[in-house]
Amino acid sequence: MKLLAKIILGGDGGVGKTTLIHRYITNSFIDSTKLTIGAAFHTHEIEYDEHTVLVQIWDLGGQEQFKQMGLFSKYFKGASVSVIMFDLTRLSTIDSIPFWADLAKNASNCKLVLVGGKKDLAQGLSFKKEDFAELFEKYNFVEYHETSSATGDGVPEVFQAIAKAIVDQTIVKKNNGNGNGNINDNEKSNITEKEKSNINSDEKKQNRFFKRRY
Ligand SMILES: Nc1nc2c(ncn2[C@@H]2O[C@H](COP(=O)(O)OP(=O)(O)OP(=O)(O)O)[C@@H](O)[C@H]2O)c(=O)[nH]1
Ligand SMILES: [Mg+2]
Repeated sequence: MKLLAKIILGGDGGVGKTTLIHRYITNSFIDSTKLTIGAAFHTHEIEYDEHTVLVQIWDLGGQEQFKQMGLFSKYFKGASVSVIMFDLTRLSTIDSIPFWADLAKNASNCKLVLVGGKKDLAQGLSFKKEDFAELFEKYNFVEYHETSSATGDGVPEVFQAIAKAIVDQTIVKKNNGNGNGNINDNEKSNITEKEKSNINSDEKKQNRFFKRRY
């Protein structure tokens, strides 16, 4: 099955979102990044269990000034999965998980993947999904992973979790719709073209918006 989906990466400034995407796409580490202004956009194909998922990844700038501008809800619209990231070396970033999860919940009720980043600097500190039981109960979290973009540890697992969530949702939707888990070619191309045009126009709008301001 070939699928197209929009995913969002949220989390406070400096937790490692841009570096995580960079590590996944290029398999290399950038040790000094610029803060992301507003949002950045990438596309990538993830192979998962005989499926190919073309993901459009929106990497949000998590610095306070962008959070306060109240821009982000529109980015979450139409997202299938949102990754919410915190920094294992700065545990105050855990407090912001509900801020990001509420944005996702209100805009698209998408599936959420929780990521604790910078594992290589965490001096052995590690959490389990159960440590976030309240958040998992309140929001649509499906998995928790810890990553290091410096070593690559845990990074593929996050993108496999994203693809799995997308594939699972599609199969559930199809099962609910017509009692049949297969997508025929017409349905496939309809999804793709409609989604593609929405996302392209979103991208153009956001580029115009940030050009005006920065
Ligand atoms: N050692 C180590 N450093 C990391 C890791 N991930 C990110 N960093 C560093 O942390 C800093 C911030 O990373 P970014 O990826 O820019 O953070 P961000 O979440 O995109 O930040 P904003 O765009 O401001 O929201 C950079 O200097 C990265 O090199 C990691 O896994 N290990
Ligand atoms: Mg960034």
